[in-house]
Amino acid sequence: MNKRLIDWPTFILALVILFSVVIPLILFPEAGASVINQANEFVTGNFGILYLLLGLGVLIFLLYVSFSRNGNIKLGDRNTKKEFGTFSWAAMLFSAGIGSSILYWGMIEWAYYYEGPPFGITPESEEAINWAASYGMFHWGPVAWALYTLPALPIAYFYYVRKKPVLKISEASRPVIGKHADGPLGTIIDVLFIFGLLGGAGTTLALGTPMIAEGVNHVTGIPVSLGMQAVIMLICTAIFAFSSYSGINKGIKLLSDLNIWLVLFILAFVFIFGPTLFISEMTFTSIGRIVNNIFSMATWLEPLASVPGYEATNFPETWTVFYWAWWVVYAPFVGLFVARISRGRTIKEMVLGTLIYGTLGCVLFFGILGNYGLYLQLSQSFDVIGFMNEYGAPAAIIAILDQLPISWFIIPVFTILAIIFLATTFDSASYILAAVAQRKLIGGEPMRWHRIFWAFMLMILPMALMFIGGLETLQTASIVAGFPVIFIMILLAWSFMRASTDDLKLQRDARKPKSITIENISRKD
Ligand code: NM2
Repeated sequence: MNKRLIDWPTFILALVILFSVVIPLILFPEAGASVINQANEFVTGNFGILYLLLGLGVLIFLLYVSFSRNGNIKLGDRNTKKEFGTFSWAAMLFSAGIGSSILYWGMIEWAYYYEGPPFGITPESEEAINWAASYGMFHWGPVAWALYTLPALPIAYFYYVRKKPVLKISEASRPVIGKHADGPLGTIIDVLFIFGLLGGAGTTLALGTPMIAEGVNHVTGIPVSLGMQAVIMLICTAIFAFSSYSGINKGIKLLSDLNIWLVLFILAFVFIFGPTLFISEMTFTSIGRIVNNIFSMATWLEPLASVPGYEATNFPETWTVFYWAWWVVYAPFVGLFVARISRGRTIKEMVLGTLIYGTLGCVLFFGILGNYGLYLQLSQSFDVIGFMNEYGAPAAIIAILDQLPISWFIIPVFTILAIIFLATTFDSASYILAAVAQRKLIGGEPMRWHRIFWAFMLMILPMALMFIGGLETLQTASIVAGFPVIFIMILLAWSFMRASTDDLKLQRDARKPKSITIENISRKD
């Protein structure tokens, strides 16, 4: 173990902030929960517009970059081969960026919209049904994936084109902040990113653990309790710590591939044994509805809510703003990860690949799992909403699966899948956290003990909160911890444009589009 490789200011400051949140929350749980809830309302109530602007702006920016000359730049030298085949690449990127939450929301998000639709529509009406089937897909669609993709641009650029052996957000901001990247400003950027990601991970665990617990309960009969949920968290940590320890080419890749096969199995099963025609038609129709309405959906902030006397639904704050905030806190991490696995691709391939494969994957989940539940509700074969209102969403998810044939087999597979899905996000997250808290990587990798260390750190906040009964508070952690990340996102877009445009000016073969390699040019920094 080489202590000199650790970036001590970043490492220590991140831990100090983490513990200065965890300890007061343990000591004063009620006051702590109320502060977090107020902070959440303050951010989503007042700055929702910033998140929505960012989402739409980033999607437009990425489409512009892909089709500009900057998009043709290759991540590597002229003869660099793609490090991973497209299937593994897409599987890894999807498994890293998407965790168990897609099983949760994919199954049940429609139920919330059916009861509380957007745009002032009457609950449970036909309009509400159509929006219920579409809105979840939108929240996991192209705008969301654009947020994920943006940070990959500058990071991959510096790593493979300018060949700096550091996977850090501060490094990717260098073209704009200059030598401050090595000073306190750089440290603050990295620490804010770490803190945001810990918050995002908190939201994921707060949703995933109760769902896995219900699955385990259904299979084994063990009652859902705090202790049981803690054991689930520990088992998940052990799995992803091990996978992270074994590295990108072994554990992380293996789990991602397994993840994708299990996903394909579950999706195919529900599609074939569920109402196939309804699922196909509703999914197709929903895609059309989103394409048709994407601008209205991406900009709807319910402005009338601030008029006195208006009965607000708070839909945008509760859903779209919450979602964008959650995607944003994960984005620099996914960007770092996507960058790390994209050697040999062009910027355009990386961007469009992420947008397209990512969106398609999410459409499949929402289309198949969500519409299956919706069909049960509409055909009155199972009252999902009634069940959910009585026993909660995690139990409702398992109850929906219980309506399938051979559910004794499907429910354990689904539960295992949820654990693997969670693990494949958290193994890459701990890998990346270690990379950011390190000054240099050895052989392109952060140190092993360091990865394990962050794996356990990811679990500490949720575990502490669970024991004080605050898993619900934790669901909003992304928003509170992630607000500063909005500004980091803008910095990253700016950095990429500045660096790549400067290099293109210096590079003569930039006139031939297809694929441009940036080599042998002298730069100032
Ligand atoms: N996002 C994609 O919990 C998870 O599945 C991780 C969640 C940001 C909504 C990512």
